[in-house]
Amino acid sequence: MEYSQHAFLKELGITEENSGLYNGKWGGKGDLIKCINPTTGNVIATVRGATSEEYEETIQAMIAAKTKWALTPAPKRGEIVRLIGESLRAKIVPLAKLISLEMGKIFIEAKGEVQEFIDVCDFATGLSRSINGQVMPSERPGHVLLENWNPLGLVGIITAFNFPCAVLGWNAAISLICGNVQLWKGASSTSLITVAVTKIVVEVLEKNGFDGAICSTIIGPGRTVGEKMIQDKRFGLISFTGSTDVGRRISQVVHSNFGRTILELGGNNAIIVAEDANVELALRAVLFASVGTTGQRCTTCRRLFVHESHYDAVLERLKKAYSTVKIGDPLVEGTLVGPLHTAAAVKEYTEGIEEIIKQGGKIAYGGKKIDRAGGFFVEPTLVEINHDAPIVKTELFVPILYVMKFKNLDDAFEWNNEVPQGLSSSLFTNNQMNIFKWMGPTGSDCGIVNVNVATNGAEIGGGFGGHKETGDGIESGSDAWKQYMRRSTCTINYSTSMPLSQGIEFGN
Ligand code: UN1
Repeated sequence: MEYSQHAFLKELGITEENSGLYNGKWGGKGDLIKCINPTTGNVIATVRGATSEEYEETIQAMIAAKTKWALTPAPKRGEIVRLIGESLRAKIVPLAKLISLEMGKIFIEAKGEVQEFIDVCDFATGLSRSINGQVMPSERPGHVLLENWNPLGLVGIITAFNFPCAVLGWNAAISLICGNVQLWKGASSTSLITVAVTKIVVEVLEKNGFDGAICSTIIGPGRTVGEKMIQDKRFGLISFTGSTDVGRRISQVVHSNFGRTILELGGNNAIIVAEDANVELALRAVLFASVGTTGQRCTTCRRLFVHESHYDAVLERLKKAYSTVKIGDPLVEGTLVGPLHTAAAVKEYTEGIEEIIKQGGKIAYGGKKIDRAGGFFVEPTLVEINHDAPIVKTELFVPILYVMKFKNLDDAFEWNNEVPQGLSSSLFTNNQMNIFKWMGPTGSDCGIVNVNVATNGAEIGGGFGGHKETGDGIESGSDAWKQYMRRSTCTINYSTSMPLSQGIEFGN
């Protein structure tokens, strides 16, 4: 085990053997999970997952904690969330190091991920004093229509390996100020991060006299724990980030019970470089968007449409940029591309390359697995291919960028929209007519529609989410909080008569 080589793990309360269940107390009597370092392929430490009995105990602990939290004034809940943000600030360096170690993203990006959690804590703290309903005029004298928002109760948060900290933050910070208790199931392959973040969060709750079960955590295989969560009608909301296939299953199960979901599924995000674009800006954005996080963001740019007048130059410049990108240990300064997260991702990459070639794709740069001391390394890859090759319409969660040429901007808009996914998109242009068309009804059909900015790296203040096979619902900013609450419309009569709406005279 690598445990003793990484001193920062102790600062986070991680030991060689960790408990993978928290519901007011630590538990975990289930299977042993070996936590792998994708840079070396070695085991870092272990986590003991939960059993079915412990799942039920956890739900009971959450139900027991629910009322006190729901009745705590929202600004007081906001204060707890602010303190969670403070604790994260204090632990940002060791936590980011753990994210690099276990997930594989470079330290700077890992730090950015913790920062996202901190930012959303600040945002949620503010919201805790401003979430509000509308007051509407009534058609009846002496009446008023009010909207009132109450907590949902239990919220299930299922997150993916690629943002093992921030995506919990987007959901948890907002859900907490809304007055919910929550169960977090992080990806099994990032269990140490789940344990470390849980420790930070529950310490704040408990120090301030609240039940730690408000933020319960369960680690276990998705097939068992995740399935239990989605079948469990006691959850008012299941927020899931992950693959489209799993999301489809969750949608079918939860919606058949009339439950509520937030689904943040696959992306197939395009950048369009128009004839009038600032190409220098575009190149910088494309590099970060395509090789950042080793191509494992749901917002990663996977398709690049370049106007024919810039095509050759852009491809050449990208090849050059790709060749200078430093690949290696994500904890070493200067590294820009870390390993893929798992051996299975390397297989997805190599099989993807084979399929690309079968479908007429030409490898312009990269295309090979890198043999490097047991780690899961691949070359970031540039491919020239037709926009309508079937593989271009699927999401390979690896650093492969398809580069395609266009003549008419309208075609590029159409190609942007021709895939089943609809998360993020970006147009590089200096023409205001293009910008407004891109944002309008015949423009991009994605949930994120950017201009002169990469497809990835969204700020927390906006709503984050997509359309079509990317799923439904938004996380993080804007009015995402509404999804974590139930709305009631209250008609209040403060008069001494009983007029009916629509002018109905009933009985008298
Ligand atoms: C994800 O990949 O699941 O916009 C989330 C971004 C980040 C979040 C990505 N702020 O790239």
